[in-house]
Amino acid sequence: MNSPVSLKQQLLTSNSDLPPNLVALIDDVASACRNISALVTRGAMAGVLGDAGSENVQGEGQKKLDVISNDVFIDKLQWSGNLAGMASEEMDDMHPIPAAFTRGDYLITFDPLDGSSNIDVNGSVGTIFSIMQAPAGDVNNSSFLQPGNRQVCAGYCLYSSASMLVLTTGNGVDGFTLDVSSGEFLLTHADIRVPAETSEFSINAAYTRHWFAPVKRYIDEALLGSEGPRGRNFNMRWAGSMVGDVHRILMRGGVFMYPADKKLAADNKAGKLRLLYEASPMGMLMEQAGGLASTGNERILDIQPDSLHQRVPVIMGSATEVELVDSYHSEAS
Ligand code: AHM
Ligand code: MG
Repeated sequence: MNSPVSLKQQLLTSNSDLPPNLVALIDDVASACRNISALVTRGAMAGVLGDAGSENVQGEGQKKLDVISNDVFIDKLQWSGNLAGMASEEMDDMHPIPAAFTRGDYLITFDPLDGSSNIDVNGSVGTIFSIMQAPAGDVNNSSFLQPGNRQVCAGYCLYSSASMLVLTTGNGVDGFTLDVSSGEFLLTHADIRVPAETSEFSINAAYTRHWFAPVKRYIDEALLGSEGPRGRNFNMRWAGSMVGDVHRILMRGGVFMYPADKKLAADNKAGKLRLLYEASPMGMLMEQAGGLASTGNERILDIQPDSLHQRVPVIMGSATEVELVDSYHSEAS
């Protein structure tokens, strides 16, 4: 029997062009995810459930584990010498690398605990991250405003029945399962490909009355099943955790949507999900697995960000389905 391939081994052997400091940074990210996984798994016993009693910059209530996971990332990564700055959902502004530590070549954006409303009900949650090159000179919030097509690595860690790290360095997508006995992430899902055409969608249907016409048309047609224009029956799943929902779609196909809607628009929000640490990294993973990621009107990876916590509509998954939703958007305009 072949011995299992570790994360580091796969990074070093599958893409020999990766700079050693990027490999080291990804290894540190894996280590942070391992710590968060342990906290999530111990749940109430670790005293990490419940509200933190604070709000993030977007006015959303923070869970204790949102704040703790953010601290885990900072503690694990800031001294490594590989980073020039860090930005996350839970911090109003970027976190500069303290002067006592060496400045590195990369920037990281992350959502330390995505889907955190699932924590207290023992549902799946995850960490999402995106790594890009740091520009020369001083680093500030604007240094992070790079389109997703400039990411050098994107990934997530899903904390569910097993913890899984799924990542890309621009050379396909690999999945690694955390072996709790050795503490190592081991390659279990090499070269993940999202099926091109499937019959499953993932959207929060509680917002149906707020949807714009193109999304309503796509879902209405899917719901008509074999009697409608799609000529086949569709299934629906919504975990309420982008990591859980997108992971399922990477594994077996389908389309994930958190689209623009009338309610979000009335609140001056282009979408709910954030570009730099949710939509962009998930978009890169989806494309690297052969799928597509769009707002309905443009490719997510081509959006030039204008602020750190910018929100965008998200439609991603199997290529044929995303193309269809896109075509309904162009017909409507
Ligand atoms: P969070 O980063 O504050 O956890 O919010 C993002 C989450 C996604 O994981 C999920 O797809 C979405 O919010 C669910 O939102 P809703 O409760 O509106 O369905
Ligand atoms: Mg999130």
